[in-house]
Amino acid sequence: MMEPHYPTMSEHTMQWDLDASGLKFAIVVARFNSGITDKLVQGAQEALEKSQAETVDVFDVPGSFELPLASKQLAMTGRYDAIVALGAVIRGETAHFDFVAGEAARGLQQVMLETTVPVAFGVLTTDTLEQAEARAGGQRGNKGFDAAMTAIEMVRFGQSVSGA
Ligand code: INI
Repeated sequence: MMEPHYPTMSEHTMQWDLDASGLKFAIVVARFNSGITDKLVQGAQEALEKSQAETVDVFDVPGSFELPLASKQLAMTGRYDAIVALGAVIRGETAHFDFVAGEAARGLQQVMLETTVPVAFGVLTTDTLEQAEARAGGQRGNKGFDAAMTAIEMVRFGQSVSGA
């Protein structure tokens, strides 16, 4: 039987022709599940390069649970227009999936709201390794690429509402 076609976020919601010229980005990535997260970084770098970002610095942390603190520290340097946070939390591998995934999401949202620096949520939360692979440059796209495009869009949104 044919696999059902699930539209990716990219097909429905992404803007592809964003201009990131003059903008500075930090990618912060979890080393946990690095086989997946390395591919998310590649996707994010591809998106930022193609959009002509001025600089892209990459930082790594042990796991997704550490992403909010590192993102806040980076946001507070004032050196970055946006942060792209990347990780992979896979349910099959841990009993504390819900804590790690939930706290990464909650913490990253909190950083964004407290600092007003856009923080894109590029953390995969899947049941299986296969589902994560499909979203890290496989059949379901690359969520690192999508997260980077979202970061660009939110910087431009902020500039447009503040008149910058
Ligand atoms: N971190 C992840 O990024 N993904 C996971 O799937 C994961 N699992 O399975 O436990 C994970 N755990 C580590 C966690 O992020 C912290 O690094 C650790 O708890 C120390 O604070």
